[in-house]
Formats: sequence, C-alpha cells, structure tokens
Amino acid sequence: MALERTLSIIKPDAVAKNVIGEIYARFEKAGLKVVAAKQKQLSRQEAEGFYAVHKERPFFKALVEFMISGPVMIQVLEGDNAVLKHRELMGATNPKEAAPGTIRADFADSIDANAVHGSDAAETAKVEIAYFFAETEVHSR
Ligand code: RTP
Ligand code: MG
Repeated sequence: MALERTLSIIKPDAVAKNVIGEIYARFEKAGLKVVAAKQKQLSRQEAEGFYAVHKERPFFKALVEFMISGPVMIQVLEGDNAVLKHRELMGATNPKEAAPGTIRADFADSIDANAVHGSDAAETAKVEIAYFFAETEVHSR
C-alpha cells in the first residue's frame, strides 16, 4: 500500500457544530495521522483559488460564500492509501446519499453545507497541500 498525504478541510458548518475533535478521532481510528493543521478564516480570494476547478459550475458562488462563512480547520492527513481512505470516511458529497456512519451522514446538513472536504487524488492532494502549507509545516512521523 502506498503511503500518501491528503488535504482535509473541516468546513464552517462542522467547525460551528464543535465537532473538530469527533472528526479527528475518526481519522485517528482509521490510521490516518494529522501531520499539519491550522484553523483559518479563508478570504474570498483564497476560497475562489482553492475551488478554481469548479469556477464555471452553477454552484461555485454558493460554494465560495459557504466556505468563507466562518473559520475552517485545515489539516494534512498521512497514512496508507490516505486519499481513498479519507474519501471513504467522508461519504458521498450529498449527505442524503452518504453511507451510514460516514462523516457527512453524521454531521452534514446539505450538499452545500457538507462538513468536510478531501482531496480526490494523490496529484490533487499535492497541489492542495501546497496551497495551504509550506513543506516545513508538515511533520511526517
Ligand atoms: P469537496 O471537494 O468539498 O471535498 O467535495 P466533493 O469532492 O465530494 O465534491 P465536488 O464535486 O468536488 O464539489 C465541491 C463542493 O461543491 C459543492 N457542490 N454542490 N449543488 C451541487 O450540485 C453541488 N455539487 C457540488 C459541495 O459542497 C461539494 O463539496
Ligand atoms: Mg472535490
């Protein structure tokens, strides 16, 4: 199995619900290590840049508004197959379709306010991690 890193964001809705610790516990139980972390109020420009791949999509404006509606918790997770493992923990984008026991099934209210973000591939993860963290801020162990 490949040792990978992935970018995780606990979105404003989940930060507001005070479930950062509950979500971290799920990462740790699944063997994912938090190797970098910061809480941040994203600027509009940062949120637009992060989700630039979606800029032509009809939901882009709402997505950006939501991502800047309060602080987010941003972390790098490391472990075997971290990208896919994290996506499985998150569940489907739409919480109505998310499997029972996933983070989105348990904490998300809607497809817009869906609690968490996770990189969708190892290559995307590299770009997303570099968007928020310097290499010296990531502590593999
Ligand atoms: P994320 O990037 O946040 O981890 O979510 P994802 O991969 O599961 O979904 P993605 O297709 O990358 O979409 C990014 C975020 O945009 C919102 N979205 N809304 N109304 C809609 O049809 C729609 N589709 C996507 C979601 O909040 C999604 O997390
Ligand atoms: Mg995505």
